[in-house]
Amino acid sequence: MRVQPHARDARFARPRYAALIHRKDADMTRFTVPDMTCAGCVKAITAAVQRIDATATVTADLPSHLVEIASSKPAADLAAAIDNAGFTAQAA
Ligand SMILES: [Cu+2]
Repeated sequence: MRVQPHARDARFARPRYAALIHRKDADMTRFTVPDMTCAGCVKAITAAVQRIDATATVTADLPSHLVEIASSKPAADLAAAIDNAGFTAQAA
């Protein structure tokens, strides 16, 4: 069966939608923090990040040690805040 023109259009429209998601994600920074092992660590990391950006939101996943930070601060500043709190922030 031939691919219908409208189906192809839909396929080509996808990158535009992805670009929108990317744009919304522009202020999202992700780190892997291997030494983040419990809820206390998450609290400490969240507090450290919010000390440099009070409006930042921190989402952490303990099993994967992944930390997602919504903040307009540069990644280096966020990593430094996490490091200064006694943790290891690795680029994720
Ligand atoms: Cu802990």
